[in-house]
Amino acid sequence: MSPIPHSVDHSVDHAESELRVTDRKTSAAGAKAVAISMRRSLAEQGLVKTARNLLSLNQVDGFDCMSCAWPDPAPGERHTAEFCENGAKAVAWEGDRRQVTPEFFAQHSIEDLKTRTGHWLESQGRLLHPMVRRGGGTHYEPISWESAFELVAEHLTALASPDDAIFYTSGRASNEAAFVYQLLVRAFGTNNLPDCSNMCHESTGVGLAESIGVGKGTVSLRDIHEADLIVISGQNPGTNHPRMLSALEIAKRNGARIIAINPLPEAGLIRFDNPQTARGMAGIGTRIADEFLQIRSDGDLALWQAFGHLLLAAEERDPGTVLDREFIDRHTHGFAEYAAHVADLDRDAVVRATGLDWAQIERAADMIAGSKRVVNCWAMGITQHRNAVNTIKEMVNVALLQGMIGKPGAGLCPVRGHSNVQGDRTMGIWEQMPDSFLDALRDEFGFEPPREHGHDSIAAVKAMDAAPGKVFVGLGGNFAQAMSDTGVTERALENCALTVQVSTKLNRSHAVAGTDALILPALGRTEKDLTGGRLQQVTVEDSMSAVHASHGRSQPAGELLRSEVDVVCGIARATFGDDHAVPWAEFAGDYGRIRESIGRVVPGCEAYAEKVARSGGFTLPHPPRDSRSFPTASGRAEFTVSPIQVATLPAGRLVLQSLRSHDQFNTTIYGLDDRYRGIHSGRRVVFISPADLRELGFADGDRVNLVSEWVDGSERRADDFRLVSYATPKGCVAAYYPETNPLVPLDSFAEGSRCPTSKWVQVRLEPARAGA
Ligand SMILES: Nc1nc2c(c(=O)[nH]1)N[C@H]1C(S)=C(S)[C@@H](COP(=O)(O)OP(=O)(O)OC[C@H]3O[C@@H](n4cnc5c(=O)[nH]c(N)nc54)[C@H](O)[C@@H]3O)O[C@H]1N2
Ligand SMILES: Nc1nc2c(c(=O)[nH]1)N[C@H]1C(S)=C(S)[C@@H](COP(=O)(O)OP(=O)(O)OC[C@H]3O[C@@H](n4cnc5c(=O)[nH]c(N)nc54)[C@H](O)[C@@H]3O)O[C@H]1N2
Ligand SMILES: [Mo]
Repeated sequence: MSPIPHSVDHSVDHAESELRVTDRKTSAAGAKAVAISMRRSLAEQGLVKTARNLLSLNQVDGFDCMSCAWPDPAPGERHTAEFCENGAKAVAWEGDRRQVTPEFFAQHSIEDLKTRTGHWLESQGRLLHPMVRRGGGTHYEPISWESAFELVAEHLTALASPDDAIFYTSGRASNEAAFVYQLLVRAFGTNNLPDCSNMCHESTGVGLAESIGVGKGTVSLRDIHEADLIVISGQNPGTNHPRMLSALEIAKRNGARIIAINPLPEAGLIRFDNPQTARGMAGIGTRIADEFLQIRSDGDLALWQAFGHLLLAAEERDPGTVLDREFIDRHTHGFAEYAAHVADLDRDAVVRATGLDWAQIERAADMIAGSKRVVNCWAMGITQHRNAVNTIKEMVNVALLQGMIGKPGAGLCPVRGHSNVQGDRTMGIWEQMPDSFLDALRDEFGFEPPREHGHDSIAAVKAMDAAPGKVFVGLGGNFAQAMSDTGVTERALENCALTVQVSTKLNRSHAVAGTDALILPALGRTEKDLTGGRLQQVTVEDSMSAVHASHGRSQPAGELLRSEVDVVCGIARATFGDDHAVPWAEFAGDYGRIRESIGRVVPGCEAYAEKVARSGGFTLPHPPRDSRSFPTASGRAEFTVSPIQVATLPAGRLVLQSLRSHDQFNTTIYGLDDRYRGIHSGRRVVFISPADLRELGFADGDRVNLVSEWVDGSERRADDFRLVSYATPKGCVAAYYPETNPLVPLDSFAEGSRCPTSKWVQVRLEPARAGA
């Protein structure tokens, strides 16, 4: 085995030396959040642009917020200001007036860029000009769009096999861009379509597909408002989906109760001061969680199995009060096996796995048993674990017991991350699209798409690392820092003959470049898209399968920027020529033509162009949600049986989870504060329990290096973090992503979905030597 390259992003921002720690907050949002977002926005974009952009955020004739996939209220029910602090930050970030010019690249060699932090790179401003690095040269230089497309075409045609090219997608691409991109890739002859979903909700897709036959959530916003119980697992909505707090507030006003399950007492799960109401502005907030289960990392499967056990016991005591027998009989399969399995629960194992009191588990189970309309929400704290797929199926088991699918006020609610990650999948961004989809592509365009499954993100890194000379194309995103095992991922990218990054801002993926490398600057979602001389619009799908249009409003940051659709079609025309089965030029000239093809190819999108033209768009069909029909092998929803595993760690070892601060969007670091957790002017912190500090002989404020340990004996390191005494369960520590991604071994992934275990890495702490 080759040694694991040491992670490189070590340079510390100037401000990091000023790291300060204060008490954590116990409520989210409020007037301060609005003030902060306005201040940032004004500084980056100027007054007029700020007002125009923020007012068209999430409006029917405006653009879709790119900060998360939480749905918008129905057209008549939107606020004038339908955005949150972090949405405003995302808009300000895109509207940045600072510019990365060709002169910038002349001044900063690629080696220089490699010594910078991600925060510094993105802070340089918007990318304006297509840039190329040739033959391993020291600098990026300007290139024309046409020559850039030619260079990509030359590399693609020179490959021994189409499978030597890898096409990554980040979840911000519009449906139109995603559709033409997967078309380019399949017309070229491969299914190598890894995407950010592989690192995100892949476990959800796999788990739900096995249990209910569809890999998407079953609720609408109205269901959240009408639920009588909402369970929120492994999610930090105050930071990552702030508009969800408004929905939770409505639910609470309608009488709902909330259970939060999380190792950390996240502010937004405790209390919400809604900046859109007078009460919220005045700081008279809404209490969020009625019951907070401060679970140990990855204890969720055991917890949900205990819930199932307790629900069945309650039904036995009082028949006819807890289970939905009719639903179980008519719509499910495997109940008897499941019931037998959970009847025999090892209570001791549950307590060890969760770290919770049995009495508290019973209290939460009573809340579930006594509820008629339960919505289950979850995000990365569930999906990024070895056991993730089984955990999700275990949550579904409990929902099935009570018939909580396909009825008002109830259902399964995976909360997606990137604003269009779900739409990209619908459009065919997946390395394993079913034959029915590929058949429809063939029928529409008259070429035979490849059938063999392609590389996911992990396989892509392995393929690039194993042999030099591959081509990597990234449609948005920052693969170098988003992927696990940063050292290996970066080595893999640098091993490529060509890397192509379609981007809005500079990031680490531009610094770890192939021998030839292109940076292609794209329009962002807030900007007017005048491709082909007409005002184009795009469409997106939110976390609840609602599809609608998005129109950019502001002037593009630069004249040379091109839309993602235009860039993809440009690469395609250079690669295939103009006499090709796919009308690339027409597609780029009128996105309406792309929507016509989407309507004929993508399931559920019949008459797509007309439906998205309606105010508010339309909702994609979902058989379990719509009619309680389950497209599984048995034709019913599946109860499943999973073993409880209690992880045991060697002495002195801890479980590290990597998560987001309040001041970042994935690998984009807006600032160095994490206000709700009391962190200021720095990011290299490790949250650790007072008990672990004592036991390991450390104190709050000590500096440590993190060493991760993998089953094959390999070790990975990330250096110089400050320990912060925090209310996290004993044995479970937390630190920020992407700084800790070098610690996640490439082979540490969820069983069944291959999602990296970003929330579970075994680490030990070593004192950082002063001056080291
Ligand atoms: N402002 C902002 N918004 C964003 C993003 C962003 O970076 N910034 N990213 C977007 C994207 S792509 C995504 S996927 C989402 C991510 O949204 P989240 O999933 O909320 O993101 P994380 O910060 O990874 O937080 C995971 C939460 O899970 C908890 N957790 C960790 N391990 C466990 C466990 O074993 N069990 C349980 N029950 N909980 C656990 C953590 O304590 C934390 O509260 O947000 C999207 N929205
Ligand atoms: N350790 C750890 N690793 C993780 C996670 C974790 O919780 N812990 N979370 C995972 C998750 S959930 C996800 S989704 C991935 C995210 O992975 P990615 O989606 O790959 O990463 P982002 O940081 O969102 O990408 C940021 C870059 O996107 C580009 N960009 C922004 N807007 C646009 C646009 O409109 N068009 C184009 N073309 N480019 C644009 C900018 O250049 C910016 O630098 O990371 C994963 N990695
Ligand atoms: Mo994500």
